[in-house]
Amino acid sequence: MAVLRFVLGDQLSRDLSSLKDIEDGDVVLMCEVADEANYVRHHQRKIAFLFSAMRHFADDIRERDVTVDYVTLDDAENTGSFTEELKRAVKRHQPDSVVVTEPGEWRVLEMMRDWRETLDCPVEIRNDDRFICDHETFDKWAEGNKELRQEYFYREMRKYTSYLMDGNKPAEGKWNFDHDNREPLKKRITAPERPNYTVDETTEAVLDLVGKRFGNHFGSLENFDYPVTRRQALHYLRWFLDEALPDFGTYQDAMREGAPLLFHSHLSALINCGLLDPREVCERAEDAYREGKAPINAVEGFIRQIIGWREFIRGVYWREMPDYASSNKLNAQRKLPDFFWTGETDLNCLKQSFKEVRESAYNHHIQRLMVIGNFCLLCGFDPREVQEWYLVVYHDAYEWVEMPNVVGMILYADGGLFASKPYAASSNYIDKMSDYCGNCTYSPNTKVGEGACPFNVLYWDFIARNKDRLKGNPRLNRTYATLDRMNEEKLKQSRKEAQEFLDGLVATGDY
Ligand code: FAD
Ligand code: DLZ
Ligand code: SF4
Repeated sequence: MAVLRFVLGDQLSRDLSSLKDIEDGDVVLMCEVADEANYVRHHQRKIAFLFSAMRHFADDIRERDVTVDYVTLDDAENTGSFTEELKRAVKRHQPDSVVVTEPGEWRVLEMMRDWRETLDCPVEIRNDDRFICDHETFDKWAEGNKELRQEYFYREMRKYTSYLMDGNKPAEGKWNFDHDNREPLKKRITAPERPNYTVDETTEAVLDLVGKRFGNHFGSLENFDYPVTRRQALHYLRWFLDEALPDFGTYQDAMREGAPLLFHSHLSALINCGLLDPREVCERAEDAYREGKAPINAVEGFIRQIIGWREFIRGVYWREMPDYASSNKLNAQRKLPDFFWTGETDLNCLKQSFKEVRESAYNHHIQRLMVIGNFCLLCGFDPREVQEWYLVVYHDAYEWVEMPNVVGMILYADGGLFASKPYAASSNYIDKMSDYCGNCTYSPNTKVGEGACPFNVLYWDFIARNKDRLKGNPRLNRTYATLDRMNEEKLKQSRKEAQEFLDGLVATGDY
């Protein structure tokens, strides 16, 4: 046999670099392994989504005359790890060589490097060219920049891809239309209804398997209706472009109780596992703009998330690993409380976000950033614990994308490598952008004392606690000037209440 091509669960793309030159006689290896579901105890729905998408992908390429050796989780011989499954497959097929595409996590890259030493045949690791910016290009860009700022990287990517460019000028004269975005949601605006995808026999079998094997993991498998095939993913993309994209920009930061998706695309899991290509997603969004179906503020904002943030975050991960994982510049040590897993909290904004993520393995960006992330920052939770939580609960989470968002974006644990200041906020922001506060036992307008929103006391406690570390930051000049002017007694009371709140958090670590 010629080449054994090992395809991982987040590499479900027909034109993956490791599949490009496939020939008759080659075999594609895919395997469901317990180690990948357990190295952190992934949300049940994430495991089910990925196993179902993997099985459908295997069927899809088999129909295109590719030979696939697919090891299911319940195969009696399954050893439970990538390395042992690859070794078994090498014995079975006796290939001349093994070809893989680089993975999305450092720990798996280390495994792949080991395979080059330990397998009885050569192992070729290819670049993952589903990303638009390769490692060398990102590192070269970063090298010349004192501070890594996504906005500048994004402009380079606009020029490189030609998306939304009119010659060498950005469409409609501006790189960024965020000024027109960030509107709160008016009561009369309703979110469009999403299509749902029927569970077929393959998904049914996977749901059964995951329920039996990982039923004690976080999350629910009920009402599974997410796309699991390339065809469904394309159908869903079309729906998004027609129905939600036009309002995506305007209401990008809004939150509403009982409406988890609003105008967000819900495409991240499909892009990250390979069923959709980021380029095709952006190109179709640009078509919607050029055809007059979606305005510039929506399409520019959406494309920026993908060729700007998504590519930037990935560049940061590979440039900074492996040390990045242990960053903790604010010396945050507190354990994550149990209610991150149980959802039992009376802070309504958190309660709603935890309920939604348990049900669907999804929260939209502002819930991740300004509700949960902000809370983690203010409370000073240990970055390793926060990283693990984010990696477990979201169906789109792989370390390359989860880690910089947690370490750099929400926790400022890298000391501001790419965020110009910590995203710390009191209740004002949540109150302005959501209807959560109206249904909460706390009052967003009460700063201290009876009924005060915990975000308010925690905010000033965070600012005061980190004064030595943050005071030199010019973007915090006004904040520290306000702190310095604050009535001493009021600040003392606020910090005392913050401390009582923090002392009351129960963290047994049993989840
Ligand atoms: P939309 O709001 O519709 O955005 C469109 C697309 O842009 C997304 O599908 C995604 O591909 C991309 N995107 C937007 N923001 C980012 C970003 N900051 N980083 C990378 N891609 C981005 N995204 C993940 O894919 N996996 C994660 O594990 C993940 N963890 C996050 C953790 C934190 C603390 C924060 C603040 C953000 C995280 N994000 C992560 C980014 C972002 O929140 C999600 O991509 C987005 O919420 C997914 O929903 P959507 O597809 O509806 O996105
Ligand atoms: C997340 C995940 C899970 C739960 N299970 C598997 C699996 O059984 N087989 C597989 O090939 N991939 C799985 N994955 C995705 C991998 O964890 C992912 O490929 C690596 O983390 C590298 O990004
Ligand atoms: Fe969240 Fe505070 Fe608003 Fe309650 S009052 S929903 S805790 S921001």
